[in-house]
Amino acid sequence: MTIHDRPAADPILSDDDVAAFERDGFLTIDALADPDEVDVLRSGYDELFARTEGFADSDRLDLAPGGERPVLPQIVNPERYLPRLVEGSAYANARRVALQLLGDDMVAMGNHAINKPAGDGAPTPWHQDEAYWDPNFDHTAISIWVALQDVDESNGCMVFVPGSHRSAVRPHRLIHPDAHGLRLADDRDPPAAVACPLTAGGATVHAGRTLHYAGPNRTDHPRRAVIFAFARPAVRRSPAHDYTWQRPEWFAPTAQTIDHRRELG
Ligand SMILES: O=C(O)CCC(=O)C(=O)O
Repeated sequence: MTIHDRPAADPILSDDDVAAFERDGFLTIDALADPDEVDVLRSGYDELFARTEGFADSDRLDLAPGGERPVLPQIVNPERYLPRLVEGSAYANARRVALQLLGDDMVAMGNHAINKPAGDGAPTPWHQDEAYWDPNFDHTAISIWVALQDVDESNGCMVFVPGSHRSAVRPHRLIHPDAHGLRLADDRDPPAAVACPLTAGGATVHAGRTLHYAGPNRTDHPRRAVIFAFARPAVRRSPAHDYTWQRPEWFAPTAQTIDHRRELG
């Protein structure tokens, strides 16, 4: 039985999956999205990334600017421009996974899409997602990364360091002085990393502190991924974490963002 044949009330993850996630800080799911839906999402995704106008401020970024053309383009809140991203089986199943891993009080944290262009899509450097988040809070969150084509190490599949979610957020720095993207301050590749190839419609799930990376895209086709993030309500902490690499404008959610998150949640 695949995920798509199961009644919506049934859990997607087995007890072993949940235990593996708690132990390793990541897991893979073979088929989160229905194959027909993946085809439809992929064509919408390509049209979205081909567009250069019509995006709200900071919704269209290059995580690693500096070259002549974007090498790590990202669209934040992509469902604002492509609502079907959150209307089908991929999002519904991602939500079910989040409920299993985070509990009933989980909320949608926002979505994004990262495209690695054919031939020169840059690596996504080693980082922990929590390094981006508001240091005034303790966070418990997951990202569900859905592949819209097959992925492996030739086109930039996700790579994780098992158990790294149990350590603190490590020092980070900006990928480039004008960048929105972060990388670990330590340039050395961490040992014992695990690459996670997937077929189209498969997904990886990782925790906010899991150390991860995705290599360059050396193939002739774009590498498309959409990422759905979910969290338990954040808990205010004092003193705040000292994340010197962050930019203050990252944590000023507008009323619109908050309403939008409520709608998704
Ligand atoms: O898609 C990528 O290249 C990286 C994604 C990532 O870092 C994330 O989902 O946290």
